[in-house]
Amino acid sequence: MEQKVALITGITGQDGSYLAEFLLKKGYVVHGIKRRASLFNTDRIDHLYQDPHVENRNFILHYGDMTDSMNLTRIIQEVQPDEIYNLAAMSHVAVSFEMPEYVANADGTGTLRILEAVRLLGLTEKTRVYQASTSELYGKVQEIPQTEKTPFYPRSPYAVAKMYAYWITVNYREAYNMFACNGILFNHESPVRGETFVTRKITRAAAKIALGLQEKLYLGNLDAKRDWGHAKDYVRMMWMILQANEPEDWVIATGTTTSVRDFVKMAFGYLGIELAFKGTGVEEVGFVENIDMKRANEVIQNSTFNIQNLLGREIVAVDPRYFRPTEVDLLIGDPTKAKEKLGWVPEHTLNDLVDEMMESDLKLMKKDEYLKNGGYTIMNYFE
Ligand code: NDP
Ligand code: GDR
Repeated sequence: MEQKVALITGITGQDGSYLAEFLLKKGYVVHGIKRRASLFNTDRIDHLYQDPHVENRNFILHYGDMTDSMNLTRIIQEVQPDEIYNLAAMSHVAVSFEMPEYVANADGTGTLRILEAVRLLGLTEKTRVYQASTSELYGKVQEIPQTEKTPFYPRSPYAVAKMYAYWITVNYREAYNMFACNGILFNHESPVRGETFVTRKITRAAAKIALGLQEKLYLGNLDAKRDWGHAKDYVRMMWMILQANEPEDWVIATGTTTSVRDFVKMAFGYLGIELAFKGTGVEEVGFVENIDMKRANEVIQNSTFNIQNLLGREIVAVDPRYFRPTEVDLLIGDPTKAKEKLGWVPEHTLNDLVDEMMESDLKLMKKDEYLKNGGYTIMNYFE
């Protein structure tokens, strides 16, 4: 059987890297689009790299950008993909308020560029397109839990751009009979989640605080609730969506929701640190109420920092700088359709996810501790 060919935009991102791994294991030839940057930006996919001098490579990268139609059209023409996974986007909701026009261009019009290239190149019969849609489309709560039929009410320039992308995908499916689908994915995380998304910001900070490398974790809205899943389960579903008999739109979620505050407790809990919160609004703080030393010693092992110093200390605070002009308070998805029609079953729980992220960040921060003890300066990013 001939090898299938996939093209992934956003291959250097969290989902792009997991999806590339997944498709390579399935025997695909995987092409990816990466942006030119002044420094290397391929950390997440370096383990998949193949020397361009080797023949019959099955992992090939192309320079490109979602804002450049000619570039995208040329790549699609060259690659002649069976499947396109359009994952590229400026994906940070808070940042989208600072650069709304760019986000409309890359996240919204960028999707049109992909669909139109497929059409103009006469590939509508051959090429199936997956569009990375988002639970942010639901925005202001209209219905709980959210399904494929729940009305949209976007609350950020990011979500508004993604709403255009959602509908242009539906339109190309209906107008040109394309196999184009939206996966409406709820938040999904992993050890390679971008460091400025809240889960990763928390797991990194928890690890740093436990090693004495950071004083405090500053967060925005602790009451926000998200339906958090594992990226590995979600990229598998992206593939399943394109293997379905009919092109449709799908909600992918776990069906449970957790507040940011509770996620913080879970992350510190992994380290044996029991956090309690007091105060309200911007005055709210999280302090260390108890430390299970047996657990702490078990997971941290041989730190030069005495974790008992943390007892009673306030290590979480609210900084209104992280509030958004308009917030999405509560997301909880109903994945019944995906489970019943495609047989999707998530393999990871939120507990597994937190453990995996904490284990990985602890390992990373131990490197920092080692460097610090060797006299090197450690960079601190608190975004
Ligand atoms: P990331 O932010 O980790 O990755 C985004 C990718 O898009 C990166 O490879 C980035 O490149 C690339 N990119 C950004 N702008 C451009 C551009 N102008 N041209 C070309 N490439 C660009 O996101 P995730 O992997 O988490 O998410 C993947 C997709 O799924 C995104 O579209 C996101 O909006 C959507 N989504 C994500 C969810 C989640 O919870 N993770 C949930 C629902 C939807 P670079 O590395 O150079 O920055
Ligand atoms: P989100 O993810 O906006 O849901 O978008 P993020 O992790 O950024 O925020 C989740 C919730 O946590 C609150 N929050 C903070 N968020 C960040 N980033 N930093 C903080 O300090 C902080 N404090 C509280 C936020 O206000 C929010 O309510 C993600 C992205 O991956 C999108 O691309 C994707 O479409 C959606 O998930 C589904």
